[in-house]
Amino acid sequence: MNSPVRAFRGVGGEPFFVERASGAHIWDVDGRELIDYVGTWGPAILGHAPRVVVEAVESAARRGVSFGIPNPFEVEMARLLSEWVPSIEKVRMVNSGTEATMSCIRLARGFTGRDVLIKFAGCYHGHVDSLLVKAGSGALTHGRPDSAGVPEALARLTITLPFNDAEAVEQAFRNERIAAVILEPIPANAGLFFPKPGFLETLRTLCRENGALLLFDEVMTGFRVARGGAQELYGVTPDLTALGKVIGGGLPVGAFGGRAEIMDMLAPDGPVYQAGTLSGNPLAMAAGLAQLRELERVNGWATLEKLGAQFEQVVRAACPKHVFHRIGSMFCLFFQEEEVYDLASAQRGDAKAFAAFFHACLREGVYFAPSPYETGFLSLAHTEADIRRTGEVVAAALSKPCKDSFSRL
Ligand code: HOZ
Repeated sequence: MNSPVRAFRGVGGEPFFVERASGAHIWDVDGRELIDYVGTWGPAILGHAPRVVVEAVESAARRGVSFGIPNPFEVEMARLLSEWVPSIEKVRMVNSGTEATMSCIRLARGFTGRDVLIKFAGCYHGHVDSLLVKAGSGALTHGRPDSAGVPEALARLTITLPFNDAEAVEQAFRNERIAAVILEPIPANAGLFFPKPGFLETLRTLCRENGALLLFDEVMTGFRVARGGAQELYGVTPDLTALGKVIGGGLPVGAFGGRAEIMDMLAPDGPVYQAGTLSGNPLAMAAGLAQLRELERVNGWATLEKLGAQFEQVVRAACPKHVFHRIGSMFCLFFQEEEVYDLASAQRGDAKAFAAFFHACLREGVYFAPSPYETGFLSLAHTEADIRRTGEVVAAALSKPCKDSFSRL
């Protein structure tokens, strides 16, 4: 496989290979049909292969698949992003969420003239050297939150703190000249948990008072939890935002943007270099624009909330004692009953029970991500029947592992 999160190492067994996907369902090469809650790890918010996206890609492809020259799609995308996310006064397109966060931190360091970053344990910002320190997602699943190959000197420039610990952040600001604080405003790579009231506001204030930049990684939450992302929901304005996933409609894409005076530091206007042959690629832009416009046309977020609530109801009915977190169409079922608000609390879950649950669901045609640390996604293509069926499968899957290995319940 081409990305470790697909390897099933966190749950055991062999990964399956997919033949095709449509709506909320995927079919593997052996002809098995599955209800999919991974949604290509987030981008498929309309479901798989939605007509509007496929048509937009086909039509764009007929006019050329890549130019490496500015094109009107990029301009439309920039307009849409800055309209929907007001903190984004200027934006640059890239090809992945990793590129977006990597570029944000270079820009933050260039703008502030400082080197030290603060990140939070369990937050995952792609496989950027400076950010692969106590990281979430596959790095956490495979027990390597600090990657080999990251120079010690670079890792030393990243201070990692517990999420939701405002005092620890205040202390770090007292000790160091901080360039930037980067976080997933709703961490979704060590399970899914939420900022405590006031935490994001405190970060905002500390950054402002100390001349540091606040970077929101909204690769997961952008256009997913609300039209304007988590920053709209919580009413906290970052200096820079990294985006990806949903904005590409399933094609490889990322973007970063924010305050104009910071973005103006980028080459060719400024001294911070950042570039890419395929950045602003017409197929990715066309796919993303089609997906975002469709979401808005049908007011997708309201429907996703309804589906999410229905999903929550069936899951909670099946396992009332497990911790279940949901925001809109993002969810995570923790195999524990203690509260989850940071990495340490998210790691108390029963990994064996999760693995048994995962395989029991897969056998019955329901596909969740193969790790207790990944977030699940609903799409507009999930039907009430899909969700009802999932409820039955979850209930059956939990009846055994609950008794056998979820010993604390
Ligand atoms: N970005 C996703 C993390 N939740 C996983 C995708 C991957 O690493 O392949």
